Amino acid sequence: MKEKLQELEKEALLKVNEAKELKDLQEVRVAYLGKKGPITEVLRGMGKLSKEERPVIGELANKVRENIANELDGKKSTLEAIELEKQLENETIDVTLPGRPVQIGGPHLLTSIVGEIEDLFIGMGFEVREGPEVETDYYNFEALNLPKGHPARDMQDSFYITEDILLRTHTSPVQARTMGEYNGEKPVKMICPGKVYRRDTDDATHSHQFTQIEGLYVDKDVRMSDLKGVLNRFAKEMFGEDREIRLRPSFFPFTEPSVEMDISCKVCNGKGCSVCKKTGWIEILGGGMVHPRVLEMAGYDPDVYNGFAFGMGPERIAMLKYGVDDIRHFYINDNRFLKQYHKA
Ligand code: 2NL
Repeated sequence: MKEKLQELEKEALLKVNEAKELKDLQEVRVAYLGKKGPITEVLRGMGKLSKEERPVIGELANKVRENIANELDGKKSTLEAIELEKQLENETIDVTLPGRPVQIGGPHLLTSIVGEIEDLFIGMGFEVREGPEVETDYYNFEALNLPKGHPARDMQDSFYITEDILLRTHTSPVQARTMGEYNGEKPVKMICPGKVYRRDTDDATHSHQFTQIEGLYVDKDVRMSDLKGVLNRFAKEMFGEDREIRLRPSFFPFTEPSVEMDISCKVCNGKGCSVCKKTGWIEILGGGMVHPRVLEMAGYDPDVYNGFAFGMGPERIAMLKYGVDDIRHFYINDNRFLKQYHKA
């Protein structure tokens, strides 16, 4: 019995020594000290021993159990320390590594251009006004001398919501509303930037939704030369002091007379190239003297008041200024395009 206990002790201590992981130790603990283990078995069989043997074997068995338990606890601490060390090593963070770059945003090219144009006209005394994108037929067409049956009102060209309500096809209704607010008494000097909608098939030069900036100056004694002066200033501020402008006769239902403005081509300096189609001039915007019927409908007496108006497409302005070749670039929102126009 004594030898068996000593043999068990030796065996157990050897296994504790060989254990490499905490789970190996747990196996040894169960195998030798567990309820079904050999030492428990010895202690259970004590009844069969003689009176003299009983205390000797009992003491030895307890001692063996204690030794094994002590060894197990000691080894457990060692293995736990090693495992913690390993874990710390794996979880090390190199605080000297450079950080991941954060992408910095900026205004959309169109937002910048519209802001630039606004600032320019604010500098010439215009106020900036906005209005609804969902408009009534009256303000979008009727008040602008586009009566029912006019070819420019074709159902096919506009997004109608009801027979009487549509997505505005230009920003002019904002101007018609403002003139109405001013009661036909006060002068109006305003620009109105905003989104407009037309039923068009999208391609490089057309979009079903785009932006427009229109301007209106109504007062006593406003002349075509005032329009020319304001637009000349705009063209030079926008495209450079060495640009020339020219006005050509044109037609719009809401202005009479009507004009279109060209700027001298900056690519060839007016000599003629592929950009200006060999003409030396590039069309920028349209305008004219406000039609007397439009003034009248808004409550202004056309014998006392007159005015000029103009309209332009900021996408077109940006395309010409920065050489953008497809209007869809403004709306696809590919960051490779957009970020080129973020100022540092
Ligand atoms: C263009 C031409 C234009 C106007 C817009 C206007 C507004 C009122 C009265 C009279 Cl309330 N006219 N706006 C006039 C002429 C031309 O736009 O080509 N835009 C892109």
